[in-house]
Amino acid sequence: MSAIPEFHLYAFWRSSATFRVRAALNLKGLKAHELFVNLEAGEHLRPDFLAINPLGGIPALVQAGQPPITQSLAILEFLEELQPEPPLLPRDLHGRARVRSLAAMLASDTHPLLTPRIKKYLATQAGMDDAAWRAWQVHWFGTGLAALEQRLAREPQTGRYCHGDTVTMADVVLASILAVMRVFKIPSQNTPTIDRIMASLDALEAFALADPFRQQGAPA
Ligand SMILES: N[C@@H](CCC(=O)N[C@@H](CS)C(=O)NCC(=O)O)C(=O)O
Repeated sequence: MSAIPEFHLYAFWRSSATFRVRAALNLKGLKAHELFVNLEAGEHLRPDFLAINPLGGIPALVQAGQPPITQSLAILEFLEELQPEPPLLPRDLHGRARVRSLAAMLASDTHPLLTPRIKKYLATQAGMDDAAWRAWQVHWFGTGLAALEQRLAREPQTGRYCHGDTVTMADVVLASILAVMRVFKIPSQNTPTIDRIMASLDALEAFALADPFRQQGAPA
């Protein structure tokens, strides 16, 4: 049996994308030593971190002797191949496509609108104040979740979780978005299917351990 490699994870307590990796590591029984990158202090824009990810985004997963892996979805896929059990993708081709599609609705089309660099640009270049930023957050989180809710409510593959009764990458991404919404005290509205699934996910230790407020650097 091959030894499990040792990982370092560049992380920030309330980062949604980092939550995904934490939850996946927990689900697969893997561990990573976290290296705290303080986004509020701009540490992700320092030359040493930009050498790891020129986009200045966390997370990055590093295995000794290997190039860093950035992009949370790529990291989830890497972990899935490294440690296939328990699987975070269904066995069937169409199921895998559905899970990846659900995950991308939030990770690719929702979350990127809500990152600190977008806030910074809108504040400095477009004069957006805190109230307008909050309205922006409510709008784009709400738009993404409403679209996901429609699919989850009408598609027969939805089960206890986003896809059947087994936790998948779609659940990991969904929980990551809800985690950061909770940090910013933004409630999800009119999403009964998502609320039901989240109640099941919240009960799982792998997700509870990834909670932003349980991480290094979180406010007491
Ligand atoms: N698509 C990337 C997103 C990475 C990203 O934007 N991470 C946020 C934290 S959740 C970040 O580091 N933002 C820094 C910034 O916006 O300046 C992923 O999934 O890993």
